[in-house]
Amino acid sequence: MKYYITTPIYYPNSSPHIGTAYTTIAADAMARLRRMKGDDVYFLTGTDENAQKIVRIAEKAGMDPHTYVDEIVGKFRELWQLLNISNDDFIRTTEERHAKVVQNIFDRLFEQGDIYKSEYEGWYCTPCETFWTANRLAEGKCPNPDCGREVELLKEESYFFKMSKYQDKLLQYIAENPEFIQPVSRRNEMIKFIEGGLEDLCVSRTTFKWGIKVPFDPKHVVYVWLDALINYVSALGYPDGENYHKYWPADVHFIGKDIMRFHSIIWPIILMALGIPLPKKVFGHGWFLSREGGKISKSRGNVQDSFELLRRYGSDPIRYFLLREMQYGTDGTYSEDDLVERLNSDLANDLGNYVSRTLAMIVKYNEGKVPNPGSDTELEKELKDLSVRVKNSVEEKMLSCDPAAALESVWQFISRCNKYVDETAPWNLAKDPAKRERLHTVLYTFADSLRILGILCAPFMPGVPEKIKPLLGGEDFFGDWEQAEKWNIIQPGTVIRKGEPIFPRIDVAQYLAELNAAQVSQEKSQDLAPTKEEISIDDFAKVDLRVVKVLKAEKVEKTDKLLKLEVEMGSEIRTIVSGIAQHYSPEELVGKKVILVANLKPAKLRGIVSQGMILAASHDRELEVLALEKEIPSGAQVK
Ligand code: ME8
Repeated sequence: MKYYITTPIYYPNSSPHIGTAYTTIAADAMARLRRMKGDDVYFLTGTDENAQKIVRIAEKAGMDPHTYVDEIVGKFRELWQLLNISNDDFIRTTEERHAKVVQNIFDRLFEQGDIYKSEYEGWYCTPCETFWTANRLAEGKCPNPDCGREVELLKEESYFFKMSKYQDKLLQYIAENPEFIQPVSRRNEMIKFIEGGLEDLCVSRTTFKWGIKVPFDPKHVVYVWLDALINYVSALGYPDGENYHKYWPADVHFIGKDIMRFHSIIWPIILMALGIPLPKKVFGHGWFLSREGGKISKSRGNVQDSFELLRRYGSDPIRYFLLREMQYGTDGTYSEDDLVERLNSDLANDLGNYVSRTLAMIVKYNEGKVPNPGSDTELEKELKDLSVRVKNSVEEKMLSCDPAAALESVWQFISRCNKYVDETAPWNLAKDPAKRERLHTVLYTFADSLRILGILCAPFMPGVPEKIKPLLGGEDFFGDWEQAEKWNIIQPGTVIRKGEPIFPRIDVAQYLAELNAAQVSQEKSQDLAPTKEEISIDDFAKVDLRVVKVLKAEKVEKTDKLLKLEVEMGSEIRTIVSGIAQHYSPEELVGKKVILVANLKPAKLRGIVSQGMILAASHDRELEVLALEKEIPSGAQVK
């Protein structure tokens, strides 16, 4: 059977973090399991590069967008490799193979009348790359509960995609295909959204040039989401590629809940308009939240350096922790303390200890050789029956995109194995020569159970079979999933090794000390923005910086960020609107002498003309206005 699984293509605006890692690791586990089951798997991930926010962030870093994304995409590739991600392809939307498919589809939709030209007037949230109508905004800001940032008013000529035309057809499809949108709670949300009425979607922009050009009207670039969704077929070489014919439709688009609407409404409608079959399943998992509660995301500044985490703990523990912590249909919590705890309890203790002590007993009681087993008792039968149930349960859970529950099943087996050691007590059997055959059965069962454990862990922690293999005589037992329910596979006489613990315990005291040290050094060097490109002294001299005294300050109505200041600059009085209301109360500012960029072009903010800009330093979430302490009079130049 073929199996096509995709992750979102991520924005390369910053390095991948554990949130993006979760989606990729979970998709990887599903892909690995299917490969082990003998399916013909195609696993796709990649990067979504033609976004307006990429232009902005590159500009801020003083780089051109191409150079900027190349660098970050390199980090994505590197991290995926370090995390043992087994993707078959990595698509970048700046690649020609993608652009040509996007243009072909845009052309076709235009030709058939599903795309038409008009004018867009409405709001845009650049961080979310989403258009919003005024009535959907939340107090004038982006209504996405995880965003809430400022939106920009756009008025530009645009192409529109006739979403509304397909509304009923999509609702009918969702009703007839209950597996299409999962989990059920998200399916219900999507149905509600569609029933609320779909508006035609703006699918081109003219105010910047970064992106894929509309083929017949090159002053337009294709809207980033239309462009991005098409990656799922462009990577397969749509419309004629062999892979397209072989793998489409996707079996699962595995994504986060934040982008459900794009995948279960916009994308299916594009496919319907093109007459292409729809993906079999769109699964939206929850978010990793920080302990304090917010989503783990770069913009919240609560992400940890993934490379550093990997260096400290290695790929398998991170994979295990993330997969185990994200409960089906809800959010997961991420903290390094919890990671250390899981590593010590589940990996070092339950799994690692079982491996070490069973091997040690084979060494001690049978000179390091797997013995010939005698006949099974109820204990062996029970263990063997359980392995069949666990194997089936893992398959079933993974089919419904629930790696946490699948791992729980695997751990049921591990617990049973540990109990089996205590119940059989080989140290007692070894004392009694009459119980030699029984001892051999138990030791044999240990060795064979390690083989099974290697298989059961392989999709989730591909390093585990690698670690167990040399201990069990070097044979590669672990690639075939079906072997997880078969027993008596390992050959009696196989020479085993004890080796190092497969998951060494983390010394918690040392961990806490290192964490402390790392925090201190991080605080020292935190988030320094890259310096901008060089300018000459003449360039700098163009900026007229003046000392001004704040005479009055008040909040600007209906905003929580802006203050309106009246400042004295020599004999002149000016009005300034400044975005510092979250850091200063009006009273704190009155009387302060601060620095003004006096020759900045006046700008209208909330209907008030601002005649300049106050200088402030910011770091992390802190902000401090630059103020003078001595007697320099207002109006004085700052040079
Ligand atoms: O949305 N917890 O890209 P993106 C769990 N380019 N998963 C998380 C997460 C968290 N805290 N943070 C991010 C885009 N993710 C578009 C996609 S697809 C055609 C275009 C994961 O870089 C999760 O899978 O913002 C989420 O959907 C995705 O990263 C968003 O990645």
